[in-house]
Amino acid sequence: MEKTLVLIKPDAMKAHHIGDIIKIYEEKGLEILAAKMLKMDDKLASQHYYEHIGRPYYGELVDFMTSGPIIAMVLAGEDAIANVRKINGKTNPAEAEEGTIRKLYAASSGENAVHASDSPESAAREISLYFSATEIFD
Ligand code: 3AN
Repeated sequence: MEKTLVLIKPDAMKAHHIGDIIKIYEEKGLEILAAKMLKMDDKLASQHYYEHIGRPYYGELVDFMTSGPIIAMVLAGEDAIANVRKINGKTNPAEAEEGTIRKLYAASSGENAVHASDSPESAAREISLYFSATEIFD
C-alpha cells in the first residue's frame, strides 16, 4: 500500500465540495489514513511549495493557499501516488480529463481544488509537514 498527501484547497472548501471530493477518492478504493482541517500559513506554504519559490505565480499561490481553511489527508492504496494524480486531473482544469476532480470542481491552474504528492519522496516529505506518526492510522 502506497501513501500520498492530498489537500482540499480553499476554493473547493468554499464551494462546499469537501464531501464530493472525499466520496470520489473512497469510491476509487482509496483509504483515508489521516485527515485534518487547518489554515496554511506563509511558513507552511514556503515548506510545502519550496520548489515554486521564485516562480511568477508564487505570491498568488501563497495568497490563495492561505486564504481559508484546507483539509489535509493521507490516502493509501495500490499505486496511490499516480492513481490520485490521475483522479485529480491535470493542473490546468481546461486540460483535465472528464470526470476528474479538477474538471468537475476547479476554475484555473491556480485555484485548482486539490493537491496530491507527485513522487514517493514528495509524499514522505509532504505527509511529515502535516501529520505526526501517531496521527496516521495505518
Ligand atoms: P500540481 O498541483 O498539478 O502538481 P504543480 O506542482 O505544477 O501542479 O503546481 C503546484 C501548484 O502551483 C498548483 N496546484 C497551482 O496551485 C500552482 N500553479 C502551478 N502552475 C501555475 C500557473 N501557471 N499559474 C498559477 N498557479 C500555478
